[in-house]
Amino acid sequence: MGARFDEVIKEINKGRRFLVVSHVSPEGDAIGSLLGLALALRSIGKDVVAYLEDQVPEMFRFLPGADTIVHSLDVMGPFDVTFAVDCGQKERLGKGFVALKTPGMIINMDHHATNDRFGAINVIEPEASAAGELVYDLCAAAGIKFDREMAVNLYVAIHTDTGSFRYSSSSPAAFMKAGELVKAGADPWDVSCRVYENFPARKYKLLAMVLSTLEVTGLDGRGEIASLVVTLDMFKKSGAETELSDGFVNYARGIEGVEAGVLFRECGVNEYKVSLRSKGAVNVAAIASAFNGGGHKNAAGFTVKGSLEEIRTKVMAAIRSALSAMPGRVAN
Ligand SMILES: [Mn+2]
Repeated sequence: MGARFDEVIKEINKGRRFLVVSHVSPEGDAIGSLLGLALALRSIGKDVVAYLEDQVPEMFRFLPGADTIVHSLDVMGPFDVTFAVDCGQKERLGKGFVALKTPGMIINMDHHATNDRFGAINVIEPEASAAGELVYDLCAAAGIKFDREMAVNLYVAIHTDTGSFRYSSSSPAAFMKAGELVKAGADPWDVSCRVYENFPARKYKLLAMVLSTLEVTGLDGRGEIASLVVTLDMFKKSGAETELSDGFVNYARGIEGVEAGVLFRECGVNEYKVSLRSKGAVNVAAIASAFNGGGHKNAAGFTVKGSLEEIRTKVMAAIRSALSAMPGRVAN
């Protein structure tokens, strides 16, 4: 099982100073796999900088090591090795990283099928439920023992990216690794309380506004596509920050009969972040790719310029065409 990490372990043994990075707008897997790996490397005596362009969302600040994450690389180089985790494109690591002249050898560890293999070494495994699983496997292959702090981070990475073990990515391997991480000290209820039972009231004020935008449409009058909109004005009125709308798209998908859920989030003047969720029949990664985005079969997204109505028309057309290509459907 360790063979796929042979080259990576060689670089770990050779290197002294390491950089670990993940994507902008970080969520549980980005932060958990970043910190899990940073702590693992520190535990074997390596000098490690953990970097995220963006701040760690409030709900993940309890993660062990979160207070060591830096948000500027100006005086940090040079590095022997940079690990990029959970990130499909180099640009998504943020401007600060792209501008870094001395990242050393880039090792790209990810589970997005749309990863463009920007590393010198690429460990890309779309069947992994989370990048945290790859960090787990690397640690196991390198003989690094999990302490409680690493375990909590990797457990959160797998727990959040599997939607609390609800998604189809919840493989036997994901459950097995989560079990081992619980054995190593991750506390499932403590994690649930901190991640899912600890939201500020302003999140629910925002959610109430967003749910009022619900539209359900589809082919032949069937309600197979549900969409929601969140505007800058709603963020302002509720006092909620952007990250608090994470996951709202799942309310659209969660409707009876709906195959695809969409959330249009206004992020600038005539600019929208579009999140797509599928129950399985529609491959939303393929739709996102057509708009220069990426993701997984059941969860993908992209950013696009235009008015809401223009964007909505294009996205709905793309989903309708994917729906009409479903087995047993007649195209119309
Ligand atoms: Mn992930």
